[in-house]
Amino acid sequence: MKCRVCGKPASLSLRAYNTALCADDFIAFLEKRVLQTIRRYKLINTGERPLVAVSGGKDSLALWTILNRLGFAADGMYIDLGIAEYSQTSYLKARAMADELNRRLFRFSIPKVFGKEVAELSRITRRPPCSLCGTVKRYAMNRVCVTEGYSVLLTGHNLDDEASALLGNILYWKEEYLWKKDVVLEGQGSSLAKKAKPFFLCSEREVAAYALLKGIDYVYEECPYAVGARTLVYKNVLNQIEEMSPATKIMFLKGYLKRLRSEPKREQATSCIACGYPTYTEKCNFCSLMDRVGGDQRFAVDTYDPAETRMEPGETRPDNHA
Ligand code: Q46
Ligand code: ZN
Repeated sequence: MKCRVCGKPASLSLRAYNTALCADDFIAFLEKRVLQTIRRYKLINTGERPLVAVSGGKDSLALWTILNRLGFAADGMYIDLGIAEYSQTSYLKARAMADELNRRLFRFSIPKVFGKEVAELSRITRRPPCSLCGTVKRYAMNRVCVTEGYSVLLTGHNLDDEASALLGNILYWKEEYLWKKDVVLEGQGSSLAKKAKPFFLCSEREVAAYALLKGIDYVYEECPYAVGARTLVYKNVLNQIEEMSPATKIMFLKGYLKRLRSEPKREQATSCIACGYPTYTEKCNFCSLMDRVGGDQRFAVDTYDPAETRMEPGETRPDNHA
Protein backbone atom coordinates (compact mmCIF):
# COMPACT_ATOMS: atom_id res chain seq x y z
CA MET A 1 0.00 0.00 0.00
CA LYS A 2 1.38 3.41 -0.97
CA CYS A 3 0.88 6.85 0.52
CA ARG A 4 -1.71 8.70 -1.56
CA VAL A 5 0.25 11.97 -1.24
CA CYS A 6 3.90 11.05 -1.83
CA GLY A 7 3.84 7.45 -3.08
CA LYS A 8 6.17 6.15 -0.33
CA PRO A 9 5.09 3.05 1.63
CA ALA A 10 2.00 3.91 3.68
CA SER A 11 2.03 3.58 7.48
CA LEU A 12 -1.70 3.87 8.03
CA SER A 13 -4.79 2.98 6.09
CA LEU A 14 -7.77 5.27 6.70
CA ARG A 15 -10.77 3.32 5.51
CA ALA A 16 -13.24 6.05 6.45
CA TYR A 17 -11.51 8.27 3.88
CA ASN A 18 -10.70 5.43 1.50
CA THR A 19 -7.02 6.34 1.59
CA ALA A 20 -3.59 5.43 3.01
CA LEU A 21 -0.79 7.75 4.18
CA CYS A 22 2.85 7.63 5.26
CA ALA A 23 3.78 8.91 8.74
CA ASP A 24 4.64 12.49 7.71
CA ASP A 25 1.58 12.93 5.52
CA PHE A 26 -0.67 11.44 8.18
CA ILE A 27 0.63 13.96 10.75
CA ALA A 28 -0.02 16.79 8.29
CA PHE A 29 -3.48 15.33 7.51
CA LEU A 30 -4.58 15.17 11.16
CA GLU A 31 -3.29 18.66 11.99
CA LYS A 32 -5.09 20.05 8.93
CA ARG A 33 -8.29 18.28 9.95
CA VAL A 34 -8.12 19.84 13.43
CA LEU A 35 -7.51 23.28 11.91
CA GLN A 36 -10.48 22.81 9.57
CA THR A 37 -12.72 21.85 12.51
CA ILE A 38 -11.52 24.90 14.48
CA ARG A 39 -12.22 27.24 11.55
CA ARG A 40 -15.46 25.70 10.32
CA TYR A 41 -17.17 25.61 13.72
CA LYS A 42 -15.42 28.74 15.08
CA LEU A 43 -13.89 26.91 18.05
CA ILE A 44 -11.16 29.52 18.58
CA ASN A 45 -11.75 32.97 17.14
CA THR A 46 -9.09 35.62 16.58
CA GLY A 47 -7.94 37.05 19.90
CA GLU A 48 -9.43 34.25 22.03
CA ARG A 49 -7.10 32.68 24.63
CA PRO A 50 -7.33 28.87 24.67
CA LEU A 51 -6.93 26.62 27.71
CA VAL A 52 -6.68 22.83 27.25
CA ALA A 53 -8.02 20.32 29.79
CA VAL A 54 -5.05 17.97 30.16
CA SER A 55 -5.41 14.54 31.78
CA GLY A 56 -2.00 13.12 30.84
CA GLY A 57 -3.66 10.70 28.37
CA LYS A 58 -3.02 10.52 24.61
CA ASP A 59 -6.00 12.62 23.51
CA SER A 60 -5.36 15.66 25.67
CA LEU A 61 -1.58 15.63 25.19
CA ALA A 62 -1.96 15.22 21.42
CA LEU A 63 -4.47 18.08 21.38
CA TRP A 64 -2.19 20.35 23.40
CA THR A 65 0.68 19.54 21.02
CA ILE A 66 -1.35 20.15 17.86
CA LEU A 67 -2.82 23.44 19.07
CA ASN A 68 0.61 24.80 19.82
CA ARG A 69 1.99 23.51 16.52
CA LEU A 70 -0.87 25.30 14.79
CA GLY A 71 0.15 28.51 16.56
CA PHE A 72 -2.68 28.79 19.11
CA ALA A 73 -0.43 29.25 22.20
CA ALA A 74 -2.64 27.18 24.51
CA ASP A 75 -1.96 26.69 28.23
CA GLY A 76 -3.06 23.57 30.14
CA MET A 77 -5.22 22.66 33.11
CA TYR A 78 -4.90 19.42 35.08
CA ILE A 79 -7.34 18.02 37.65
CA ASP A 80 -5.76 15.88 40.35
CA LEU A 81 -8.33 13.27 41.41
CA GLY A 82 -6.11 11.93 44.20
CA ILE A 83 -6.00 8.40 42.81
CA ALA A 84 -2.58 7.49 44.22
CA GLU A 85 -0.13 6.36 41.54
CA TYR A 86 -2.42 6.99 38.58
CA SER A 87 -2.85 10.69 39.40
CA GLN A 88 0.82 11.17 40.18
CA THR A 89 1.95 9.58 36.89
CA SER A 90 -0.65 11.49 34.88
CA TYR A 91 0.41 14.80 36.38
CA LEU A 92 4.07 14.15 35.63
CA LYS A 93 3.23 13.42 31.97
CA ALA A 94 1.21 16.64 31.78
CA ARG A 95 4.03 18.62 33.38
CA ALA A 96 6.62 17.13 31.03
CA MET A 97 4.48 18.33 28.13
CA ALA A 98 4.23 21.80 29.71
CA ASP A 99 8.05 21.84 29.70
CA GLU A 100 8.22 20.67 26.11
CA LEU A 101 5.73 23.24 24.87
CA ASN A 102 6.93 25.88 27.31
CA ARG A 103 3.34 26.57 28.35
CA ARG A 104 1.74 27.18 31.72
CA LEU A 105 -0.06 24.32 33.52
CA PHE A 106 -2.70 24.89 36.21
CA ARG A 107 -3.48 22.15 38.69
CA PHE A 108 -6.67 21.84 40.71
CA SER A 109 -6.37 19.15 43.35
CA ILE A 110 -9.50 17.42 44.67
CA PRO A 111 -7.71 16.06 47.81
CA LYS A 112 -6.29 19.50 48.51
CA VAL A 113 -9.60 21.34 48.22
CA PHE A 114 -11.85 18.70 49.78
CA GLY A 115 -9.35 16.93 52.03
CA LYS A 116 -10.60 13.68 50.45
CA GLU A 117 -10.06 11.85 47.20
CA VAL A 118 -12.79 10.87 44.73
CA ALA A 119 -13.47 7.41 46.26
CA GLU A 120 -14.07 8.90 49.70
CA LEU A 121 -16.31 11.68 48.35
CA SER A 122 -18.24 9.05 46.43
CA ARG A 123 -18.77 6.98 49.57
CA ILE A 124 -19.95 9.96 51.64
CA THR A 125 -22.34 11.29 49.00
CA ARG A 126 -23.40 7.84 47.73
CA ARG A 127 -22.82 8.97 44.20
CA PRO A 128 -20.87 6.90 41.65
CA PRO A 129 -17.23 8.11 41.45
CA CYS A 130 -17.58 9.15 37.79
CA SER A 131 -20.69 11.22 38.40
CA LEU A 132 -18.97 13.03 41.25
CA CYS A 133 -15.73 13.40 39.34
CA GLY A 134 -17.68 14.85 36.39
CA THR A 135 -19.32 17.50 38.60
CA VAL A 136 -16.01 18.62 40.11
CA LYS A 137 -14.06 18.50 36.83
CA ARG A 138 -16.63 20.51 34.86
CA TYR A 139 -16.86 23.10 37.59
CA ALA A 140 -13.12 23.42 38.29
CA MET A 141 -12.13 23.66 34.63
CA ASN A 142 -14.75 26.28 33.96
CA ARG A 143 -13.80 28.31 37.01
CA VAL A 144 -10.09 28.27 36.24
CA CYS A 145 -10.82 29.17 32.63
CA VAL A 146 -12.90 32.24 33.50
CA THR A 147 -10.92 33.43 36.52
CA GLU A 148 -7.54 33.12 34.79
CA GLY A 149 -8.76 35.12 31.79
CA TYR A 150 -9.02 32.39 29.11
CA SER A 151 -11.76 32.60 26.50
CA VAL A 152 -12.26 28.97 25.53
CA LEU A 153 -11.77 25.62 27.24
CA LEU A 154 -10.75 22.83 24.85
CA THR A 155 -11.11 19.14 25.61
CA GLY A 156 -9.66 16.06 23.88
CA HIS A 157 -13.00 14.28 23.31
CA ASN A 158 -12.66 12.38 20.06
CA LEU A 159 -15.08 10.98 17.49
CA ASP A 160 -15.38 7.66 19.35
CA ASP A 161 -16.10 9.37 22.69
CA GLU A 162 -18.79 11.52 21.15
CA ALA A 163 -20.38 8.82 18.99
CA SER A 164 -20.57 6.35 21.91
CA ALA A 165 -22.05 9.00 24.23
CA LEU A 166 -24.59 9.93 21.57
CA LEU A 167 -25.53 6.28 21.05
CA GLY A 168 -26.03 5.88 24.82
CA ASN A 169 -28.25 8.96 24.96
CA ILE A 170 -30.36 7.67 22.09
CA LEU A 171 -30.61 4.10 23.41
CA TYR A 172 -31.99 5.33 26.73
CA TRP A 173 -33.70 8.44 25.29
CA LYS A 174 -31.88 10.77 27.63
CA GLU A 175 -33.41 13.80 25.98
CA GLU A 176 -32.02 16.21 28.58
CA TYR A 177 -28.49 15.36 27.34
CA LEU A 178 -29.24 14.51 23.73
CA TRP A 179 -28.87 18.00 22.28
CA LYS A 180 -25.95 19.11 24.47
CA LYS A 181 -23.08 17.35 22.74
CA ASP A 182 -22.12 20.07 20.32
CA VAL A 183 -18.60 20.53 18.94
CA VAL A 184 -18.71 24.05 20.45
CA LEU A 185 -20.81 25.45 23.30
CA GLU A 186 -20.87 29.21 23.66
CA GLY A 187 -20.17 30.71 27.09
CA GLN A 188 -22.59 32.70 29.21
CA GLY A 189 -21.53 36.07 30.62
CA SER A 190 -18.52 35.99 32.93
CA SER A 191 -19.53 32.77 34.70
CA LEU A 192 -19.54 30.16 31.95
CA ALA A 193 -16.62 29.65 29.56
CA LYS A 194 -17.00 28.72 25.90
CA LYS A 195 -16.14 25.02 25.41
CA ALA A 196 -14.92 23.24 22.31
CA LYS A 197 -13.81 19.82 21.07
CA PRO A 198 -11.29 20.05 18.20
CA PHE A 199 -11.08 16.19 17.89
CA PHE A 200 -14.86 15.87 17.41
CA LEU A 201 -14.32 14.49 13.90
CA CYS A 202 -11.01 12.63 14.54
CA SER A 203 -11.22 8.98 15.57
CA GLU A 204 -9.52 7.52 18.63
CA ARG A 205 -7.33 5.40 16.35
CA GLU A 206 -6.20 8.48 14.40
CA VAL A 207 -5.36 10.40 17.58
CA ALA A 208 -3.51 7.37 19.02
CA ALA A 209 -1.52 7.03 15.78
CA TYR A 210 -0.64 10.72 15.92
CA ALA A 211 0.54 10.42 19.55
CA LEU A 212 2.65 7.40 18.65
CA LEU A 213 4.20 8.93 15.54
CA LYS A 214 5.02 12.17 17.36
CA GLY A 215 6.57 10.22 20.25
CA ILE A 216 4.20 11.77 22.80
CA ASP A 217 4.82 10.30 26.24
CA TYR A 218 1.36 9.74 27.75
CA VAL A 219 -0.09 7.67 30.57
CA TYR A 220 -1.19 4.30 29.14
CA GLU A 221 -3.36 3.15 32.03
CA GLU A 222 -6.98 4.22 32.06
CA CYS A 223 -8.43 5.77 35.19
CA PRO A 224 -9.30 2.76 37.43
CA TYR A 225 -12.95 3.87 37.52
CA ALA A 226 -13.23 3.66 33.73
CA VAL A 227 -13.16 -0.15 33.87
CA GLY A 228 -16.54 -1.62 32.96
CA ALA A 229 -17.95 1.73 31.79
CA ARG A 230 -20.94 1.26 29.49
CA THR A 231 -19.44 3.62 26.92
CA LEU A 232 -16.72 1.01 26.26
CA VAL A 233 -19.44 -1.41 25.13
CA TYR A 234 -20.89 1.23 22.81
CA LYS A 235 -17.43 1.95 21.41
CA ASN A 236 -16.94 -1.75 20.63
CA VAL A 237 -20.31 -2.01 18.92
CA LEU A 238 -19.64 1.12 16.85
CA ASN A 239 -16.20 -0.22 15.88
CA GLN A 240 -17.79 -3.46 14.66
CA ILE A 241 -20.24 -1.48 12.54
CA GLU A 242 -17.38 0.72 11.27
CA GLU A 243 -15.42 -2.39 10.31
CA MET A 244 -18.27 -3.56 8.08
CA SER A 245 -19.22 -0.12 6.89
CA PRO A 246 -16.36 2.44 7.04
CA ALA A 247 -17.23 6.10 7.77
CA THR A 248 -20.38 5.20 9.73
CA LYS A 249 -19.16 6.98 12.89
CA ILE A 250 -18.30 10.19 11.14
CA MET A 251 -21.61 10.20 9.25
CA PHE A 252 -23.42 9.58 12.55
CA LEU A 253 -21.82 12.67 14.14
CA LYS A 254 -22.05 14.91 11.10
CA GLY A 255 -25.75 14.04 10.79
CA TYR A 256 -26.18 14.84 14.47
CA LEU A 257 -24.50 18.26 14.13
CA LYS A 258 -26.77 19.10 11.20
CA ARG A 259 -29.90 18.22 13.16
CA LEU A 260 -28.60 19.96 16.28
CA ARG A 261 -28.42 23.25 14.42
CA SER A 262 -32.09 23.04 13.47
CA GLU A 263 -33.23 22.21 17.05
CA PRO A 264 -34.98 25.00 19.00
CA LYS A 265 -32.84 26.50 21.79
CA ARG A 266 -33.38 24.84 25.16
CA GLU A 267 -34.32 26.39 28.47
CA GLN A 268 -31.63 28.76 29.84
CA ALA A 269 -30.03 28.01 33.17
CA THR A 270 -30.17 30.47 36.08
CA SER A 271 -27.21 31.40 38.34
CA CYS A 272 -26.12 29.56 41.47
CA ILE A 273 -26.90 31.74 44.52
CA ALA A 274 -23.49 30.91 46.04
CA CYS A 275 -21.03 31.21 43.14
CA GLY A 276 -22.90 32.44 40.06
CA TYR A 277 -22.26 29.27 38.01
CA PRO A 278 -25.15 28.38 35.68
CA THR A 279 -27.55 25.89 37.25
CA TYR A 280 -31.13 24.65 36.98
CA THR A 281 -31.48 24.49 40.77
CA GLU A 282 -30.90 27.13 43.44
CA LYS A 283 -27.31 26.04 44.13
CA CYS A 284 -25.02 24.40 41.58
CA ASN A 285 -23.92 20.79 42.09
CA PHE A 286 -20.42 21.85 43.11
CA CYS A 287 -21.59 24.26 45.84
CA SER A 288 -24.05 21.63 47.08
CA LEU A 289 -21.13 19.20 47.30
CA MET A 290 -19.08 21.77 49.23
CA ASP A 291 -21.99 22.17 51.68
CA ARG A 292 -22.33 18.44 52.08
CA VAL A 293 -18.71 17.36 52.55
CA GLY A 294 -16.97 20.62 53.49
CA GLY A 295 -14.07 21.94 51.48
CA ASP A 296 -11.69 24.82 51.14
CA GLN A 297 -13.77 27.70 49.76
CA ARG A 298 -10.59 29.49 48.62
CA PHE A 299 -10.45 27.13 45.63
CA ALA A 300 -6.65 27.05 45.52
CA VAL A 301 -5.06 26.27 42.15
CA ASP A 302 -1.31 25.66 41.63
CA THR A 303 0.34 27.15 38.59
CA TYR A 304 3.37 25.53 37.01
CA ASP A 305 5.16 27.82 34.61
CA PRO A 306 8.18 26.38 32.79
CA ALA A 307 9.29 29.88 31.83
CA GLU A 308 9.68 30.76 35.53
CA THR A 309 11.33 27.57 36.64
CA ARG A 310 13.41 26.74 33.61
CA MET A 311 16.57 24.95 34.69
CA GLU A 312 19.99 26.12 33.68
CA PRO A 313 22.53 23.36 32.97
CA GLY A 314 23.66 21.85 36.27
CA GLU A 315 20.71 23.25 38.29
CA THR A 316 18.14 21.08 40.05
CA ARG A 317 14.47 22.00 40.04
CA PRO A 318 12.87 22.96 43.38
CA ASP A 319 10.24 20.23 43.12
CA ASN A 320 7.18 21.71 44.83
CA HIS A 321 4.73 20.30 42.27
CA ALA A 322 5.62 16.61 42.45
S1 Q46 B 1 -15.02 10.33 35.14
FE1 Q46 B 1 -14.65 8.38 36.05
FE2 Q46 B 1 -13.22 9.54 34.11
FE3 Q46 B 1 -13.35 10.69 36.52
S2 Q46 B 1 -13.41 8.92 37.84
FE4 Q46 B 1 -11.97 8.42 36.21
S3 Q46 B 1 -13.25 7.36 34.70
S4 Q46 B 1 -11.52 10.37 35.30
S5 Q46 B 1 -13.14 10.57 32.19
ZN1 ZN C 1 -22.26 27.30 42.84
